[in-house]
Amino acid sequence: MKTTITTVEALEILDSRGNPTVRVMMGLADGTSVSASVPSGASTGENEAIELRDGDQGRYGGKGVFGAVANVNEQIGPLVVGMNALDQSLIDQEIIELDGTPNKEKLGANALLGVSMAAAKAAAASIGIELYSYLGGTGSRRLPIPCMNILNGGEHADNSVDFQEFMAVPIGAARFSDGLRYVAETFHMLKKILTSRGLATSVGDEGGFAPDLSSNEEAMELIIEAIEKAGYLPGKDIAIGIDSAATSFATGEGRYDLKWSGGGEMSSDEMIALAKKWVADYPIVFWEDPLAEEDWQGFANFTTQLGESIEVIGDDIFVTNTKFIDRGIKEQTANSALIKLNQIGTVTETIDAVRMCRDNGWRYLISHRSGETSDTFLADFAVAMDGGHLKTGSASRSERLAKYNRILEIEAALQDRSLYFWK
Ligand code: 2PG
Ligand code: MG
Repeated sequence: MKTTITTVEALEILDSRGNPTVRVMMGLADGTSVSASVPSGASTGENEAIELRDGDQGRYGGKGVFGAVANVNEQIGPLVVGMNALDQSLIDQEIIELDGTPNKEKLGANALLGVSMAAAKAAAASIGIELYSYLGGTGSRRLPIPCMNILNGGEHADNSVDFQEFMAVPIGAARFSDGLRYVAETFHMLKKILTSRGLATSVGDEGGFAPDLSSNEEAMELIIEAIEKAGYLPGKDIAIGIDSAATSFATGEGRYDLKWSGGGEMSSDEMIALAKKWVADYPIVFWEDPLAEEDWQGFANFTTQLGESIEVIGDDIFVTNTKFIDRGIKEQTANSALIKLNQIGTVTETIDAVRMCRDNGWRYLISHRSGETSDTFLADFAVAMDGGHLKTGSASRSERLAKYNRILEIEAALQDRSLYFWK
């Protein structure tokens, strides 16, 4: 059969932070040859699938992935060679069973995901259809709103901003390419404003600026100024999305310390009060991880108070795992989940998480990791999943632009058939 997997080989490569990650090359009987590279997070959730690292302090400070590479070459590869690349769910089921642990700690989610993504790419390439059509079907034509992370803080930068990501969300554009332009122009305007105030224009891990600011509010004010000076209407053309990544400044259950900005200690209720004020004052459309991953009650209270006005997204708390998303749906913890392939470790399980959101009236935001590669799988995946929004960093750093540029290609291929809308 043309789509029979004939070769699987893994290689240790470096991600956008210069840390090792896994690349998997896969060949099929018809000569198709593809590669897939696995991303890596910094502000990771406690319950994420395990990214296997060697721990050998003599190499990359223990971050080498020779073990995961060997697991692909010696165990996962030999299992999938001979299988049909079109059997994605069967391949994923078999490799999950081969690992046999609940969190993929034996073979490593980085090893499993590389093979899983490579199989999908190989299948699509072999039958000659675009990856987004292969994964999402012929109806895949809704392009995601690019939620561009133009100002970085938290664990993604060395500045004084507590919240990790401030995203410009071009809700009012007519098409993807216009939306991308709106927020890229805003990014450029933000640079001018920062320069004029003597603030740093160096960038964080996801390509957004990372200046030292006196408060988190100053970040919001700067972004709004940049939107306006770029010629757009805040809240109409461009809204704002936030990822607090609150686990990174939690000090105990329901306790937070806005330490980098000097904002001080706060309870969950005080964080919610702050968010309510922000949502009233600023054009915010979504808020990811406003509270920490163990603060399920605080999260639910946040959603009770703000879920009607904005999209409340769980990242570290749900880790793209249907077990936690299911609990979140039952307890009304949020109304949306962040979706990251490597948090769960296979393409099929990621699609399961998306399906659960969709079936329960939740939204889902497809996401990159802070450590990325030039692989553009994510862009096709976002189009295929039809969720209408994607976060994949700023208008700087090629590993971020690679995804946005891939969606520009998809838009060009779809011509006037592409769809673009917020809700
Ligand atoms: C997040 C992500 C991606 P990381 O918290 O949403 O922006 O960061 O990959 O470091 O977990
Ligand atoms: Mg997050």
